[in-house]
Amino acid sequence: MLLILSAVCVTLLNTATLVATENETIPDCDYFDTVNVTGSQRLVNGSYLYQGVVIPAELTAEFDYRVLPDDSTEPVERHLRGCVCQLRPCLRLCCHHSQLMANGQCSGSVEVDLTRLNPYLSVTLDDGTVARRHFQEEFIIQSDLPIPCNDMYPLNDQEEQDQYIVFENGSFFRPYDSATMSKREYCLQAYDFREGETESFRIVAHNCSIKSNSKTGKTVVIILTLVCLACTITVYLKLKKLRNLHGKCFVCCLSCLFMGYLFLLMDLWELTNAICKPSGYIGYYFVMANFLWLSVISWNLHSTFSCSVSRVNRYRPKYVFLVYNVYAWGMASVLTAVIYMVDHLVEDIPENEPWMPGVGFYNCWIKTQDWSAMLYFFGPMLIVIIFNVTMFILTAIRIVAVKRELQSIVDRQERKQKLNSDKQTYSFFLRLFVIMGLNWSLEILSYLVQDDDIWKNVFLVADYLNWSTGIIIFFLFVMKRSVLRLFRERNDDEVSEEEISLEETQRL
Ligand SMILES: *[C@@H]1O[C@H](CO)[C@@H](O)[C@H](O)[C@H]1NC(C)=O
Ligand SMILES: *[C@@H]1O[C@H](CO)[C@@H](O)[C@H](O)[C@H]1NC(C)=O
Ligand SMILES: *[C@@H]1O[C@H](CO)[C@@H](O)[C@H](O)[C@H]1NC(C)=O
Ligand SMILES: *[C@@H]1O[C@H](CO)[C@@H](O)[C@H](O)[C@H]1NC(C)=O
Ligand SMILES: CC(=O)N[C@H]1CO[C@H](CO)[C@@H](O)[C@@H]1O
Repeated sequence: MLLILSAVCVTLLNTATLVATENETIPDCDYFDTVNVTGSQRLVNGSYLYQGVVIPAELTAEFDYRVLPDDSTEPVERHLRGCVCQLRPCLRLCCHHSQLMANGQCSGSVEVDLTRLNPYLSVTLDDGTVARRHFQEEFIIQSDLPIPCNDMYPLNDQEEQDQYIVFENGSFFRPYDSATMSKREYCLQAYDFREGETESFRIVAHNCSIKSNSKTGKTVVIILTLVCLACTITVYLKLKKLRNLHGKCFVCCLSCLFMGYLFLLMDLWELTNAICKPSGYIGYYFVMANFLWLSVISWNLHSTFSCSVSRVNRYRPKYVFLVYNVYAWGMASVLTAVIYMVDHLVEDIPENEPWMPGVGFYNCWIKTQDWSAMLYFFGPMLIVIIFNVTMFILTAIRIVAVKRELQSIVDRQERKQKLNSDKQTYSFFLRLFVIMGLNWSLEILSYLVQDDDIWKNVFLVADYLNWSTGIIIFFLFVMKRSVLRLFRERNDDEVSEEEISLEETQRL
């Protein structure tokens, strides 16, 4: 009888404690100091035995949520957690220890050969001494905590700028920017560094990308560029005199530039996170299309000059513009399809990463950290820039030759006029190419020196120049006397038309 009573009593007490622990958190214990102790052995006095550590009952609680690094919570299935890190040093891994980080994320079910892994890592103790510790034997491993961000970078502590210190209590210090971080903001994981022949498979810290604080400046400049581009496009669409083949190509080129900058801006403000990858591909498409339109313009310019002397009444079939459209939009689609396929068909493992386009890996844009950007992004650009320069030199040679020809034949007044207007066109586009070519050449250079701190700052100027392309274009191509005059004439025309209609209505 007594036995039954006591059994009932225990059951009741248990239910009572269960009710009491609902929604409970462990007092004075950070969520990031806990581990999931579900299924570990429960001792008679209520403590839990987890990996050789006795966790008193008051340091455990049932959780039906998990805490994210920004302190918000997310519901998960109910499980028991214990505040183990107050009892033993913990190691905060990003993923399960048999996984690797690929593209900043845990690499699913890739089996890692842990026998090659160097299991020791340096930990700074409270008294300042550095100790080598075995990650499995001397630490409690925490591997189910949420990852701080979805673009974790491995820090190669053998490189000077990537030094860091992990403290025994789990704090992390980064001398690069004197940042101290808690377990919310960094994590450790095995990483396979390969530099030539030497291979080093060890546990290193991963940090989130350092958000550049020049966001406001960049935003303002890009918004101004967008406004200026929109104005330029409007002016060139409105003015009939500018709506020739050159003008149309120019408008297409600027529209692509506009879209490219729009996506860059949205990426900057993380507005495209929901459609991260699609927006990356669309942005790439427009930047490439912009370049292809540039090559169309320089080709068109070259062919204009080649025909202008041999045939005075130039024969310009209507479908030329159509052909240009098919070429520019089509080629851009092909390039985009290529990077899409490489991204999706190639297996997502660290070895493949350096030559994958990596749209959406680190941000919602094509990856520009690796040399793969040279292959998919800067390479095609470079080809177009070289093509343009060639076309411009050929055209310039042509102009000089024609000029000489005209000097010997005097009475070709009409032809001379034609040449003059063509020369204007030439100087017009020369300006466009100097801006865009120079801009992007600087951008390519800045990509090539991105690992060098001093040069990186120098090329920040180039970045600003690049973002302000639209503003420069506006001032060079719209705020010109000739264009402004055309605009005034057009307005005058409209006024006079209005006056006529007014007169007409009065007459009626
Ligand atoms: C307690 O738990 C309930 C249900 O699980 C949940 O709706 C509520 O938000 C929790 N309260 C707190 C303070 O966490
Ligand atoms: C906690 O651990 C148990 C047993 O290992 C597992 O079944 C459960 O899914 C884990 N819960 C969470 C939220 O990780
Ligand atoms: C519970 O029991 C274990 C082993 O029997 C012991 O090490 C631990 O100190 C006890 N805890 C409490 C709170 O009594
Ligand atoms: C961990 O230890 C380091 C060095 O002793 C100290 O600077 C840091 O504040 C400690 N962090 C916590 C969370 O106690
Ligand atoms: C010390 C340091 O800054 N390490 C890395 C943190 O993440 C960024 C990504 O933006 C890397 O470039 C750093 O090398």
